[in-house]
This record gives sequence, structure tokens and C-alpha cells, in this order.
Amino acid sequence: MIPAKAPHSSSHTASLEAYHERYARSVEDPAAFWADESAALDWFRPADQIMRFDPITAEIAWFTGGKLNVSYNCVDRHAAVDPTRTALIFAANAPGEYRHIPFGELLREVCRFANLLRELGVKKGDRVCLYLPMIPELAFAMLACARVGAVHSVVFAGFSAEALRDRILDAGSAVVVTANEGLRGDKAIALKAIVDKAVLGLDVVKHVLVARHTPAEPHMVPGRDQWLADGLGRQRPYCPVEWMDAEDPLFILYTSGSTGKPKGVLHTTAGYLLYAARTFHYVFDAQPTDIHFCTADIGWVTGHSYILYGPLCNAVPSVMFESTPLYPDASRYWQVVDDLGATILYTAPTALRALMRFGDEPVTRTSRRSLRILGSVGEPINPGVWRWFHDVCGDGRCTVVDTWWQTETGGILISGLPGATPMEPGSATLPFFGVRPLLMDADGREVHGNSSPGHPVSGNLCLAGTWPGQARTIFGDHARFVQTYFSAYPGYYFTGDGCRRDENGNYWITGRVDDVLNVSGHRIGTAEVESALIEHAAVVEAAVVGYPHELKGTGIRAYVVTRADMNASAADLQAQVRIAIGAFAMPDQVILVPGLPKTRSGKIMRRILRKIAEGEREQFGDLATLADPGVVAEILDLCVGL
Ligand code: 7RM
Repeated sequence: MIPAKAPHSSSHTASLEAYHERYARSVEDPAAFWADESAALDWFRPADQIMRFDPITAEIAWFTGGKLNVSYNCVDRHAAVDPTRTALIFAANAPGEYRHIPFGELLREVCRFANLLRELGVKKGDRVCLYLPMIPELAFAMLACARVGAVHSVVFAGFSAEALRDRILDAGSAVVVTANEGLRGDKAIALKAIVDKAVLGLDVVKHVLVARHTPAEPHMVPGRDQWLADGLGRQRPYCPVEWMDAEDPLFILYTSGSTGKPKGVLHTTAGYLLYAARTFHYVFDAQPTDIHFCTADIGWVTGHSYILYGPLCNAVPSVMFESTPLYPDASRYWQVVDDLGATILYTAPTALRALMRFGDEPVTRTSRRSLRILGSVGEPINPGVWRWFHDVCGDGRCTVVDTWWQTETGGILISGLPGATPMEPGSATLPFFGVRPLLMDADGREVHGNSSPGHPVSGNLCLAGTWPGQARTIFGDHARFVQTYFSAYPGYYFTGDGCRRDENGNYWITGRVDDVLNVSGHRIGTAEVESALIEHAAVVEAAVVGYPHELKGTGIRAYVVTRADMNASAADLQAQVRIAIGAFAMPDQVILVPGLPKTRSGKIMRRILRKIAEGEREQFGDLATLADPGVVAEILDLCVGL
């Protein structure tokens, strides 16, 4: 345990006691708590009712009757106070290249973009697909959608054409916004060409807007494609906001689950914004002097909540980082921190593991004096990595917050608070205000109390009640929403994570308990990778499991059975996944096997394949139910040396 750093006079939580007091009030009367917190937003019309929640039908609503606009809350109201205050800082791929965008300019850019969307016929409720690199136009586009009431669907620019196509179709997006190219280190990614492939023959897509980010000249389809700058050039920089109902959809973000089809997680207006804003305020102890640097990509939920909406709603300048942690070298994050005077750095364990390999020097050669808070998100952080982050990166001076949450939760649910919560390397520590975690055993019974010596208390992590940032549905499939999250433990939201509660009530997330892998902080469903593999003509069947990986946390191993009359190499099958999903989901290992271990009823016994991938060679438990027990020995032979 490491004591909390001393709070200062402007800290939002003065002590652990202050946390406990406010927490108790927040769970005793959540409606009263969130009604008070909602004063942090500007409302066009106040809410009639604070919340409604039915865990059986998964009917969730916050602030019904209230009207507001997200773009107004993140831009207009701050521009009115001080249009020169910095809103966004674009840190380009090229080292040392920055663009500061003040609130006044942001407002004009967002208004132009909003007017362009209206010119293209985009109306309230329409979906707009954003397939963009980490450039300011992505932020303008999201805020412009929010301004006119359109629903953005940001697709991470690492997804392949096929994956993009699925997401455009599922959302029914008539407008796609992209860039000619994206830049990542030494590489240029031809995004427009990927969009062309994705939308080929799709009638739904009427317009493709292309941001010019590099000198590359992509193919432009007349009547469908236009340069973003041309479209924006025609627009006036004023655009009235659409006053939205609190429960109107704000965005869809696709995430992996236990089946092959990704889920379009839907978030709505008031609850999402308030939750992103208040978690940002408390967890990062946001101050007017802060400069926030979140290294995530906006294509993932962390970027939505803690690059864009959370910081901007709080008028805190936020960095949009286009590059990678290792470009041009392992000093890049700290270089950006020094160049911009960043006070908060929010990053992922996978990036820290990659940086740690280069030793302390790339870190210690920089100053980092401006930093006061370090955040971690995306996967459990190993205590050794935590200590390096705290001792070396933060010079032992900064608060480290390990923040647990999900795409579906909209914002942080479990985390320490600066100045209040003692730090526990490896634990996300305590629930945020209004959040009620509980642990369930295999029989669906709640496990009460804290761990005591010899009696660990652990189980599947569920949440009781609702919080404003909770996802409202899966786009177009509410039945799947109910089934996925509210059926395993009736009455509660099931997270899919395993967890332990220690002697002091701190929560330790132990990882996914479902068929979802966490690879470098990216959620990848094993079923999604399997269905990509099965699409290959030579593949008969495939089973995908995770295994411990030094850098990625979890690596992907695929066991594949191919047709006797067709040739497919491991490299072919890796390419198959890259094409179907994207490079980040590519199996690290593909093992061509003669057969898979199956029960007599034909069920693949993944438990065994997982054990083999984890390095087990002998102890597989009861193999009596296997149809062909010999297959295990054959697979083991093929895995020698991996
Ligand atoms: C924000 C985000 C969600 C899954 C979640 C966990 C894992 C996230 C932590 C963590 C341990 C953390 N959204 N996870 N944060 N595990 N400690 N601080 O990552 O939807 O992409 O992933 O990520 O398994 O269920 S996500």
C-alpha cells in the first residue's frame, strides 16, 4: 500500500473519509446525488425525472424530460467565457509538430462541419460513420454530429475494409468521413482506399467526405466523394444547436463479445456526458490549470470519454496524439509531456510494458515536472509495471489511478481518487460515486464481505442499480443487450470480468471470464477471430484461445484444421484475419492441427486448448468425455517449442 499523495486546497476529494462520506450518500440516494451533479451541465430544459431502471427488461433512462446539447456543453459555453482558451492540442505524428485549437476556433470548425452535415441531408437520429486517424477533423466531426443530433459511429482506423463494411451496414450510415491517409510512425495507411473497398456496391452510403491529411491523391468517385475542405469552405461558421432529449442517442461504438458479430453499444446524451464529465472531474481531480494527455485512440471508448467529451465538458485542454509510443523513440510520450506541459497522462499497461523494455533512460532524460497524475486503463496492470510507472515515470511524486471500466459503462467505475485513496499497485481500488460492485459465485449467489487471511473473496463482477453512463442498448438488438448483460445474474449487470475483493475492500480485476481476449488492451472475441478463419476456403474448423504474452498481456493462438486437398499456411491464415478484422486481431500463433479435442456431442473443449496454450503438458483433468483422446497428444507434439 502506498499512501495517497497529500491533497491540496483545490482537490475535489480532501481525504479518504471525504470519499467514504460522499460515496455513502451517492448509493443511499443516487437520484439526489446525480441531481446535484447534473448542475455541471447546461440544460435547455431541466429533467422531470432523474432515473428509471428495470434490470429485467434492461430499460434504463436518466434525466428524462431534460433537454440539452453535447456540443453546446463541450464548446459553446466555454467559447463564450474565453474563446482564446485552448480546447484541443493536436500532437502530429511528426515529433515537435503541434496545433493548438482554442474554443473559439473549435466552435467555428464544429459549426461549419455541422452545416455541411445538414447540407448532405443528415438529420437528427441519422448515423454517420467516422473512419479517421487521430486528427482534429475527427473531433470536429464528432461534435458536429452531436450538434445536429446525428449519431456518430467511430470505427477505429485499424479495422479492415470488411470490418468497416459490417459496421457501416449495421448502423446504416449514409455518410462516411475519412482521410486520404493516416500516419503511424514511419507508416502511411491508405484509409480512403480502404473505405472504397468497404463501400463498394453499398447503396446505403451516399456521401464520402475525405480529409486531406497527406499529399496523397486518392481516387475520388464523382457524385459520392468530396474533399472535406471543399465542403467546409462553403459553410458559414454559425450553426444553431439541436436541443436533444436526454435519452436521444449520442453514439454507437462497436465492441467484441462472445459471438462472431460485434455489438453496437449505444450511449445516449445526458447521462453519458454527465458521467464522462464527472468521472473526469473527480478521478483526475481536474483543475483549470490542467493539460490532459490521454494516449488512447478516439476509435476506442477511452478516447470518446477521456480525450473528447470528459475534458472538453470540463474546459480542460486535451491532447490528440496521432503517433505511437515508440516513434521516433521510446521517449516520445515524455517529450510530448514536456513540450506541452501536460499535467495528466492517461495510458495503458501494454504501452508501459513496451516502454519498460527500453529501460529508464528514455524517461529520465526528460523533465516531466508538469505531471501530477498518471492513469492506467484497459487491462490489469502488473504491480511491477505499476511501480515503474509511479517511481520512474512519475518520479514517485505523482498519483497513479488504475481505472477499471468498459465500453458499456461509458466511464470509469472503479478507481482511486487523487488525494484520498491509498494506492495499491495492481488494484483499481474503490468504486466511484453511485457505483455498487458485487461479486457472484458460480451458483449465482452474492459473495459478501472482504477477504480475510486464508479466505479470499472473489467471483464474477456484477453491478447493482444503474449509473448515468451505462449503455442503453445494443443498436438494433435490445434482446441481445438483455441476454448479454442482464441474464447471467438476474437483477444485475454482468461485466464479464472476474474480480477479488481484498481485506480493505479494494477490487482486483483478474481478467475476462468469457470468450473475450484482452490483447494489448483491445477487446477481441475469440468467436470473431474463429469466424474470420472459417471464411477461408481451406479451413474446416478453428478454435482460438489466449495465452500469456509478455508485451500484449494476452496473445492469440489459433488451432486450425484445414482441408486435406487444399494448402493454407499459417501465414495465409494470419493474413485472412488481418483482412477480415484488422492487424491488431491477427493471431500470434497459428497451429495447423489434424483435429480438435471434442466431446462426443461435438463440442470443442477449449479448456484443454487453453491449457496447452498456457504451457500445460500433462494435467488436463478428465479427458474421458473426449471423442478421440489421442488428438491431445498429437496437438501437444505440434506445440513443442512454442
Ligand atoms: C476502457 C476499456 C473493457 C475490459 C474490461 C476489463 C479490461 C479495462 C481495466 C481492465 C483491469 C483495469 N473498455 N479492463 N480497464 N482490467 N484493470 N483498469 O478498456 O470495453 O475496451 O474493455 O477491459 O476486462 O472488461 S473496453
